[in-house]
Amino acid sequence: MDTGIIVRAISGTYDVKIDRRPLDADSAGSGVVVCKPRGVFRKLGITPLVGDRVTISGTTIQEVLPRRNQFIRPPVANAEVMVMVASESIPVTDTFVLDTLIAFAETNYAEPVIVINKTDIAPADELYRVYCSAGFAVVRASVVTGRGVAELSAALSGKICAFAGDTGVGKSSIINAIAGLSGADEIKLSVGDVSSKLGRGRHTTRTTQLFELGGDTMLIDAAGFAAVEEIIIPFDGLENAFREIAPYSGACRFADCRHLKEPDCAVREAVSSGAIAKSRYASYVRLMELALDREANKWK
Ligand SMILES: Nc1nc2c(ncn2[C@@H]2O[C@H](COP(=O)(O)OP(=O)(O)OP(=O)(O)O)[C@@H](O)[C@H]2O)c(=O)[nH]1
Ligand SMILES: [Mg+2]
Ligand SMILES: [Zn+2]
Repeated sequence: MDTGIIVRAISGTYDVKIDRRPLDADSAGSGVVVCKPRGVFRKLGITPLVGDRVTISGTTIQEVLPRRNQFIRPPVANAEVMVMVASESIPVTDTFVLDTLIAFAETNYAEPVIVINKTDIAPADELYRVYCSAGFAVVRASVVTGRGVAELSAALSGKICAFAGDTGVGKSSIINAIAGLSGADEIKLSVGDVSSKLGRGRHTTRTTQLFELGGDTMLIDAAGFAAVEEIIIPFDGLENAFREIAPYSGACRFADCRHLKEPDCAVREAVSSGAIAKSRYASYVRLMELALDREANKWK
């Protein structure tokens, strides 16, 4: 029996990187074993994910070890940092999608780091202002000029980091740039061509894959996505999923205020005064309405 980490998933097959065993002469080479999960996983509803720690015997995954967390988009487990790549050029980031991803990370033990990429085309000052003042780590980047790459690389050092964001926003390009900086020149992910891709919804990255950069830094690249319908955040967790909203909630007139239409709502007052960004509050409201709808239809 060996233990390892899933570094790649392709249609039901998993590449497992075996933990290093210094005393074992066989540990030379790539140390990656191509595995299939045990048949019983399907019956139990267990889907192994990139980032999972597993035990294997031969080429069979025997057990998925307990997870810190699991994500649907991107499909990864055990991410300590969720790197949300956004842009105000091509493609323009939908702030509702971004806020949903952030809210999910916040309630699932992953630290959100926001990268505003393609600043050589669009500086995206407003996006930067909104997310900085909400209290997030925000890095302004450009793979073309190299801006922000060293800063981001330092912020992600030593952690398991999954990259999320729309197709074409530059996730693979950024991972290449960080890998280059770290001297891991063998990592060269293929990068899309925006002009031929847009409109056809093509993804350049098709497989979810984990790259080790040394110093325990792991970066996970995955296909981009523009929709988040399948991400569910229960309404009782929503307030805490918005870190700049949570501190106001104690000051509302009603203890169970949901900050929608209630009178004397400290959250809505903070939105009026500009202390909470309108776009962030709009995302909160939309997620709250979705959560309440789900709750009302639970037994139907
Ligand atoms: N101008 C400019 N172009 C960039 C930048 N970063 C990436 N690009 C370009 O954007 C296109 C898409 O980049 P990718 O890295 O493939 O994007 P991705 O997020 O991995 O896309 P998917 O794999 O489809 O999810 C490529 O043509 C890149 O060269 C940037 O900072 N500035
Ligand atoms: Mg990609
Ligand atoms: Zn309120």
